[in-house]
Amino acid sequence: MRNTATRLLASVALGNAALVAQAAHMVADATANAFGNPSPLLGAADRRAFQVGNSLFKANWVEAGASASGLDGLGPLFNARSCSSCHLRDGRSRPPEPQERERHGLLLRIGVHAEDGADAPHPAYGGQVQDDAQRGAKAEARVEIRYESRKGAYGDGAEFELLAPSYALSQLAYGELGDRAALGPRVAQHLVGLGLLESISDERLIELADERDTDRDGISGRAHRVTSAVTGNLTIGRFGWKATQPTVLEQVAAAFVNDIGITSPIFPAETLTTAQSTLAADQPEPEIDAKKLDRVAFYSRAIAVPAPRNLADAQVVQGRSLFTEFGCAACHVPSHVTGDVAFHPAFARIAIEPYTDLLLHDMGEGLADGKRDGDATPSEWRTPPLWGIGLIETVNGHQRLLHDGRARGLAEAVLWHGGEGERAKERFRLAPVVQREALLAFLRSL
Ligand code: HEC
Ligand code: HEC
Ligand SMILES: [Ca+2]
Ligand SMILES: [Ca+2]
Ligand SMILES: [Ca+2]
Repeated sequence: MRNTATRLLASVALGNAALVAQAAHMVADATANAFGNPSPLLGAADRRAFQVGNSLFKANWVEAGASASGLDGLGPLFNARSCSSCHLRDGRSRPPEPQERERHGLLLRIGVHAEDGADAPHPAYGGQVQDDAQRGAKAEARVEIRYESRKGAYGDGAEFELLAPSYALSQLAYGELGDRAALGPRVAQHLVGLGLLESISDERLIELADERDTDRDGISGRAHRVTSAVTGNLTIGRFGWKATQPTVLEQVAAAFVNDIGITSPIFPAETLTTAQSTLAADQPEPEIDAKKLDRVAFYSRAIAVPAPRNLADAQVVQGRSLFTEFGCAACHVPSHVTGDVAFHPAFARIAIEPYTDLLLHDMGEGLADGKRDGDATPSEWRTPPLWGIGLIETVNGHQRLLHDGRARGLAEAVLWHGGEGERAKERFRLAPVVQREALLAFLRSL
């Protein structure tokens, strides 16, 4: 069933390519501002809310009492002072170079393995390593990255090299790591079209899932069931590299408390462990109120999708059909129609081409990071949407891809696919160079 559905979708995508390129949720902008436009679906009042959200997204938070701007409460522990210092121009971050001072392009989740295979927060460092702190407090640790070369070759003998990262923590300020600690490295994603992804119905995702691979095509995506911090109900996770957050609002509130140290009505307590309890200040009120939080969530939901480019180019046309032939479209599902109910009425029933199924897939040992995240095992990752991927270099000046930024470009990102993605990866690796180039040209057009 899954196969037929995928094929059908792919052909719909092919037929409608030109149409979708003009679609109402897109903006034709291929400049460094390509991820910074308000969705054309918004009206004038919505655009003002978008601008308020934008200014909060860019604002630098300061320590409590340091200013009367309403932007205080930073820390005591944090990774960065603003959303945009990681999501620069609403785009993709990259891991730091060894001696680089700015190190917030990559953050580390942390936990410990429990006997039953579940994950639990680390007793001394919690759920995330904060590598910065307010004055008078110590940052938790410094993250060190090492890369090991892995050589390989395409079917025609041309060689390639991949870099396999490993991570260590130095300057530990709050006690030993212990031998059961698990680290989960993550780079910041580009933030286009998230309100549209949020508006795809649960039913659609459940229909795409094939947990037991009953159609035996080697692909067994499953929805990540997570507990909503707002409703307390079990729901489908969609955001983050492991689909740990069910809504943009919860993702944004989690970013505030974990990354910047700003409490909110959704997460009213600082993320301090027992060893850090002396850092807690008397601050009974959430540091960002519901209204401001909502504006930032609105902004994060309402960024326009950049229109694909060069759709009529012969190489791009060939690449688009190879994308289906190689089996990429089985996970990077080209098209959906958003549901009847959306966070904003203008986002309902919109035809979109995000190239994702928002489901978890086992991507093999090569991409496993040793850390569980909710129900997702170390090797399971959410299929990332590919819209906008061809513009990351223009916007952010780098081409680092995958959850930890290990890939140095589109080809390396594909060559890392294993597990359920192994077969598609092999089709790409063994294809003649003209086909490989066509596939990459298609990805660059997105
Ligand atoms: C320290 C760097 C950092 C800061 C600061 C930061 N983020 Fe993120 N952001 C990330 C990382 C890393 C991820 C991926 C998280 C994951 O996989 O669980 C992410 C993911 C997201 C996502 C989900 C994207 C997707 O495609 O699923 C949204 C939305 C988001 N961030 C919004 C924000 C907002 C709003 C702020 C400010 C309140 C913020 N972020 C601050 C690093 C950061
Ligand atoms: C089994 C499902 C699956 C298949 C099949 C698949 N992918 Fe992926 N793809 C993923 C997942 C999951 C990730 C994220 C892995 C990670 O970050 O560790 C990913 C990541 C990527 C990325 C990097 C995205 C980013 O935001 O950094 C690109 C590019 C990509 N895939 C292209 C392809 C192409 C081209 C094919 C076909 C040759 C393909 N994929 C086949 C699931 C799949
Ligand atoms: Ca705080
Ligand atoms: Ca911590
Ligand atoms: Ca299947």
